[in-house]
Amino acid sequence: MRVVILTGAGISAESGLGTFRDEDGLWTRYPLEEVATPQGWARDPARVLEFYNARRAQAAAARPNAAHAALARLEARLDGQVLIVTQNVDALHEAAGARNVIHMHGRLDGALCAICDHRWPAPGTMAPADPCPSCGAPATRPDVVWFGEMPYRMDEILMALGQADLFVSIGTSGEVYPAAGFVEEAAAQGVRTLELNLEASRGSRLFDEARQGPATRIVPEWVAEMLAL
Ligand code: BV8
Repeated sequence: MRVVILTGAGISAESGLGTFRDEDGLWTRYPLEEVATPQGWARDPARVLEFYNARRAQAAAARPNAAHAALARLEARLDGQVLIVTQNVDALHEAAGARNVIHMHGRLDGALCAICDHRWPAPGTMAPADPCPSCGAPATRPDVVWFGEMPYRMDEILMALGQADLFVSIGTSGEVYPAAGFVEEAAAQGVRTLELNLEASRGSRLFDEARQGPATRIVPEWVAEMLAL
């Protein structure tokens, strides 16, 4: 039974990390054009780094919740047959013990040089003048995928989607592409699809089955069903 699981901000909400589009979401407090696009970075790098410094500190202080733990259990039991693709830039899946995780939108704990593409573990806080340890340019940025930038490891993700028996989408509004299109990719290849989300998302009707509720309740319930199979 090969399972591809897509997660979004909703799975980390009960760990205290903000979502983006809920009423007090991040995009209601920070205009995404200013802090999550290359144009925003070019215009005011200090503001972008400030935004990510705050989120990095918050994520570092957060603990994985019962939903992250349940997925790590499933991955351990269905050894080698579970792939977690997360849109989240926190490391809570790994903190819960998951080992096979693709961060398609990058990670807060990663640093990237905007000039030479060198990558290294992110310092706690970044400032515009921080030199790249490789080329020395003052071009340190968070290793996250902004709007208009190509998400990471897309071919691996699409390959896994095509070979899966089940695609599960957890805690995502289905607003951001290409992740929002994965359910259609899967369905087009005859893969069964399930959505676990607090409320119906933009794409709920595209799923074979959609369950509503908080991730810390409905994800462990679903994992228990899978482990009883
Ligand atoms: C790209 C940065 C092209 C890191 C983010 C069609 C095809 C391709 C692209 C596009 C397209 N149409 C439009 C585009 C452009 C754009 C896009 O999708 N725009 C949208 C707004 C229309 N896409 C892109 O630009 C992507 N790039 O396609 O490049 C390309 C091609 C060739 C060459 C070069 C480039 C890049 C997208 C990535 C952007 N970066 N973030 C960061 O700061 O985090 S996106 C941002 O949104 C986050 O990464 C986040 O992960 C992502 C999705 O948000 P969600 O995780 O879903 O969070 P949200 O708040 O929306 O929803 C939370 C859900 O949880 C809700 O449903 C809620 O009900 C639920 N929930 C809440 N509490 C709980 C819960 N569920 C369970 N339990 C709870 N307790």
